[in-house]
Amino acid sequence: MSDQAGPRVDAVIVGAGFAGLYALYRFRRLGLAARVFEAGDGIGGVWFWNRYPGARCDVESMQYSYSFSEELQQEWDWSERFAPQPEILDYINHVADRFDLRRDIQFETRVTTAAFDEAEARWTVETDRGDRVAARFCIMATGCLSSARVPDLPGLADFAGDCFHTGAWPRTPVDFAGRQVALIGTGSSGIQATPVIAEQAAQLYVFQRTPNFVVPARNRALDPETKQYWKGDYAAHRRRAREVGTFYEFSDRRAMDVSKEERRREYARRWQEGGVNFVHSFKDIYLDQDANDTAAEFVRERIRGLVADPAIADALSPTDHPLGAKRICVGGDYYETFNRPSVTLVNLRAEPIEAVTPAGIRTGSQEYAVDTLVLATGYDAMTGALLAIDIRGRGGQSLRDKWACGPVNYLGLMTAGFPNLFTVTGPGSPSVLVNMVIGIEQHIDWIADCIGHLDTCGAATIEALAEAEESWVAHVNAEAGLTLFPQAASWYMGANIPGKPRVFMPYVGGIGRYRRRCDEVAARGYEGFEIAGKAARPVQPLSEPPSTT
Ligand code: N01
Repeated sequence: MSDQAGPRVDAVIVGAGFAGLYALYRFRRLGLAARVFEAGDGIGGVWFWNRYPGARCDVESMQYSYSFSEELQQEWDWSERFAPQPEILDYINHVADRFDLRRDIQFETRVTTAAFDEAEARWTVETDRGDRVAARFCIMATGCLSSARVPDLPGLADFAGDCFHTGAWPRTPVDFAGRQVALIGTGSSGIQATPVIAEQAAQLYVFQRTPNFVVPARNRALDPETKQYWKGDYAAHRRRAREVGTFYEFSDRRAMDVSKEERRREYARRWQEGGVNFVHSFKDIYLDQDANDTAAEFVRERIRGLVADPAIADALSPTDHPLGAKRICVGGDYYETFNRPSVTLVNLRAEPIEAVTPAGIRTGSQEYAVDTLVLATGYDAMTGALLAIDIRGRGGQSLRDKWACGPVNYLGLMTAGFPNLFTVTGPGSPSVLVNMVIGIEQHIDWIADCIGHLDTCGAATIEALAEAEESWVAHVNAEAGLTLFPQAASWYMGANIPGKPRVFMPYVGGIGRYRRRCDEVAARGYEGFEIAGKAARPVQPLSEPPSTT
């Protein structure tokens, strides 16, 4: 169908990562005509762009996958405990092919504007390739970590060598052999890339502004028993995952309730096993500063044991934020890498960067001559990709204006004044604090059920009420305030982007609690939302019930 506003579809989905693909799959099952716009020239979202050396997931691969199809989860074979980026990209491409999703995805197309037409109760979506599409629903599957941030360093544009951002890595692998490399940034991306680049480069300078806590991954090939454990009863494991997000060995003990020796034993055991499980050693690590200090000191001790030079160990030791309040990093031989003669830690607290020069980086102390620059400098997280689109709701109000003091929405799903526009795993939802795939499935299922409900009622629009939004935002803030998270200048807080409002964006209440709240809201007739109007074209339900695959 087509009119002045361009071709008409039921839903426009922005982004073809895990969220966009699953939305497309679910909407087809509802009989909706959906069009996906994707800026990249392939599927995968964050896993499409993050091809930097060493990129891998820090959620175990048997858990970091879709649960909607038993056949899919049985047939896919993960090779390692923590999947490397190429394997995750293969997986998501397999999903796209298996469910024939590509034919509704338009690649190399960036959505630039989305405007709500109140008279017609529909969105007009425009792209940088001149598309203009009318849609009843807009699903912003834009990703939380998809707007790469290039720091505002004087002289950067004049650098004469190669410059790469970890979040926009080229398709052709970069050969670091013989290169003089500067890597800026020591978050998850930087700490993963460092050991791998160090193996190849002639010289690697790691420019660190803030040291982070890095726990070892202890990655390994997946053994048949582990695979069988999961595949033997995936349905039950997934049911539990819907409550807890990622499976960790959650503790019911408080750190200070056990002896010093017992704490150390527990930390040492989890350190030895590897992964994020370390942060769950005691139930109050995210809540109590004293408890947190014990875990933080354990990591600092480990750093001193792993790094030969005490001054370098000291510079690598985080002291300015609670452990876990910035996303904990999971690495492989990160600290050990600084024992290599070809690797130099540049402590930017002692010698800040003054400028990038054509031949390298000049700090307050000296100039580092390099031919390759790796920016592991992160993202305008959670809101960056969304607000890069000029989104206009009722009365032409822009989302950027509405969120000028920080994101406000109801359940992290909808914002008042923007009917039929859904955000996926955005601010106000558990989002980046849980296994993203689980969070995505929960959101998309809720949205699909909501659209189904509108069609059953013959209604045109659903919109969050301002008072519901206000109380949800207050709840999100209150929950965050009970934890140590707001104490760190993290990207969770928007603190890495100059001028961005400092608000703790994800919902810390947990996916199980959040899911129950969303389900209750739906069960009470979408409490806190206004459902209105008469739908122009009711969706025809499928004649047979959707299969599970
Ligand atoms: O980005 P970050 P990231 N001069 O924002 C530094 C997920 N992820 O891409 O802290 C000098 O964490 C900045 O320094 P500071 C994961 O959720 C997951 O590494 O601002 N330095 C910091 O060290 C993660 O948390 C996986 O002082 C500058 C770094 O750049 C999220 O993505 C893998 C600077 C940015 O760290 C983001 O991680 C990778 C400047 N001007 C990513 N500007 C896994 O699953 C910034 N920095 C394992």
